[in-house]
Amino acid sequence: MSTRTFTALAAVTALALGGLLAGAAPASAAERSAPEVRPAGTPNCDAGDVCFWVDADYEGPRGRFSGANPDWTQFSQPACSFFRPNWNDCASSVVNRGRNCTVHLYENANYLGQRLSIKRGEKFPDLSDQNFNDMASSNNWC
Ligand SMILES: [Ca+2]
Repeated sequence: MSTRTFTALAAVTALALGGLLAGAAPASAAERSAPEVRPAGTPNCDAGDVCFWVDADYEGPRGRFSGANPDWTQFSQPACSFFRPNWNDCASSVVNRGRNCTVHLYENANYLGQRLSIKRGEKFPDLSDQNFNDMASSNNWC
């Protein structure tokens, strides 16, 4: 194929990939339902859960756990990475709405590596401030 044709194809491919990446953040049906009025910057998170978001300030798709999870690669989230669409190394804000305990986020799977502890009721709108942005790979409690 000619260089010119190849260049045009590359441009079309780049556009298609860009479109895929830009469109890779659909909220799940469950997340879209039940619109509610909340003050700006207030995280939407049910009691009993640790909630976390793809973006800072509790924005973007949300994940939530009530239990301990040794490997966040097991939890799908297409908005995190085109090539690794799961929650591993993806959370950028977090709130602990647990009923009893501190929640611990770990840098690596199986509760290893650096640990960030979030007390019950505590929240971090930007995990960059804790040097823990896009790092969490497992969590447990108490
Ligand atoms: Ca990690």
